[in-house]
Amino acid sequence: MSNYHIKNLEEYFQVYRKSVREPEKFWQEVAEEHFVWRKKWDNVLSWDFSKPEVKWFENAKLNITENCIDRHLLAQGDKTAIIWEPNDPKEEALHLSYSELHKKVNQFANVLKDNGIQKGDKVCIYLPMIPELAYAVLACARIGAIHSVVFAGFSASALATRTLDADCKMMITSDGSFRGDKKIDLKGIVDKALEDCPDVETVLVAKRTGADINMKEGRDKWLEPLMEKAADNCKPEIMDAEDPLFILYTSGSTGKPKGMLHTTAGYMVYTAYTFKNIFNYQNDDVYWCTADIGWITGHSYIVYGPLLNGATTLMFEGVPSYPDFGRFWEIVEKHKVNQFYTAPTAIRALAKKNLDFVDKYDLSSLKVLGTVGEPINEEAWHWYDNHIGKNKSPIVDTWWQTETGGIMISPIPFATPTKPTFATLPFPGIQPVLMDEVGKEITGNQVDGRLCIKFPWPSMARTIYGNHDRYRDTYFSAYKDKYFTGDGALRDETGYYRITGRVDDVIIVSGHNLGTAPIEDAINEHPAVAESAVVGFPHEVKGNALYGFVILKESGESRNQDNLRKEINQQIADKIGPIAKPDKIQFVEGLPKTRSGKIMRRILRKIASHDISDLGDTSTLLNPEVVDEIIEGINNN
Ligand code: 6R9
Repeated sequence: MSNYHIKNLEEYFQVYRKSVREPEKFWQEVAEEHFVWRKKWDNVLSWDFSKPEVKWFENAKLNITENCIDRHLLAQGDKTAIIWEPNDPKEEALHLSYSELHKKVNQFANVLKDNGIQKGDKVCIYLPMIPELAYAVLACARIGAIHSVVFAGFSASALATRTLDADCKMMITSDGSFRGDKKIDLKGIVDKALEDCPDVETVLVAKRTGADINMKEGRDKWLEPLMEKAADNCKPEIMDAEDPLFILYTSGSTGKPKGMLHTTAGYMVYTAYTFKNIFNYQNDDVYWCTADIGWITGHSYIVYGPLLNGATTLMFEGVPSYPDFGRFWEIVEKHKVNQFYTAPTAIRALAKKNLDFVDKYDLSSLKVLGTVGEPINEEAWHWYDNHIGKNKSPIVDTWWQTETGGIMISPIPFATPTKPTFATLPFPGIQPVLMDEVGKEITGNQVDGRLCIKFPWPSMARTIYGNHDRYRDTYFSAYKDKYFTGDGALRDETGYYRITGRVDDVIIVSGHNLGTAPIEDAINEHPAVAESAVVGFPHEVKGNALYGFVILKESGESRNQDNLRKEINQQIADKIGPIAKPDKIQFVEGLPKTRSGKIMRRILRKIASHDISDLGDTSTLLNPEVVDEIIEGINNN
């Protein structure tokens, strides 16, 4: 039996049982199918969650780009690998074949080498969704350089923090980017960031907007002429299974962002296998994931997963609202998209608009719909099912994380019956457990708890770059010998999982993970601010929005509050990015604190959600009187 493509529920259970009973045999069989290995492994898995240390396919040798590109050349060199749809629908889309992609990636890889990049070097990529972003990622992997893609919506300061933390030697960017009717000066942001990053020796600049930019002599180079001159064949570097492939940052509940480090073979096997099964990809399908490659979803399910399967993957430069709210559906019709993967926040935003935007287009090509990034509410699920899938395309609600590398809990389309708001069943190889607050496993069904994973899977992050202690403390300390996800979940009477949301101080806003601590740090840097606390509250479109409670220093109290709000928001946009700006900022006299001085966020969350009927016992607070004050002030902001 080929276990590469799961066809029905019975087969799912069969495959799942095998994956749990004999995990090594199971993954060995998956790894043996469909990949090119320069040398096979000596050992499938060794692991110890107490360290934590996990190794998959030990001593195997490979290059992931040989598997993404070269392997397909013979049988389907002319097949479209990437369809690139530009921001402006009047500009022509690009159809890039596997042979053309091979050429671009090889040229780019040679440009990297010519500029001193070698195996193990770190390269920061700060690019919009243009084809060069995919080439850059794959070119790094071709020569064994470690890519660290930073989402091009992040500010100069956030980019600098990540560039420094990852010890990057090179930056790849563009002269600018288009987003809807806006033109963004990316190179200006890079220049500002690099004032603090002396180790970046070279900046490669792709041309996109034609903006007049500053090129620093000796450091900045236009990419295009270098690509044209470069040889189009670059031998793939032979990597060890556990050699690092990339670093990708995710927000932590405290302090600086965490550079999750992913390695080569396990990530390859897992993203390929999940892609094929969860999207039911068939040979001539066109697959579209609307994420940005700056997030893990784009890494695993725009670039690596699809290309590893020889798929046609669509990359979209623009936004769902430009030139109007029909853009997604126009693209589905235009490119006859078969699998469509997006975030609940986009669905909610589009569902608020007139249905004409949907009904104008022929969506009959769609076969599978997916969601990712945050819990999907029932209403959005049904809108997606009725109006986009026309009740014939299964919705795969895929739960996973930057840390997990690939999808962990999800229906398998045409096999797992879906249930609105449920991510349903674990993917083969994934062993979820629910834990209570004191560290006991909660068994049986119709229960809820904290979601942990008790057995390693191939694509799990191996460490936080440069800080293994933090990796252990964050993910492997709360529960002995288990990976703690940070999410709460419930398991219904049939064993289906529903993710209920974060149980730590990470808030998911429009599908983006935001840590409260860095936002509070940014607010507190304002000279008029004494202290602040940021919490999430439910928002119709964004899922969660941010609410900032801010205590002013005496010097700030006489200031115009609207101006202060603007300045604070600007400060947050500069330090982190516009996405982290709170919807509401309320100035308060004090924050509710425990006797040990911890802010009681639970109370603030309830107030921010206008859910003040049951605030629980506030008498143990250090300063119970501030609670009433805050409630009184809630309408004055
Ligand atoms: C892939 C990705 C991870 C966090 C995760 C959880 C939330 C993701 C979800 C979901 C409910 C889903 N999340 N998918 N919650 N249902 N289908 O989004 O990675 O950016 O690291 O975010 O997103 O809270 O812990 P990342």
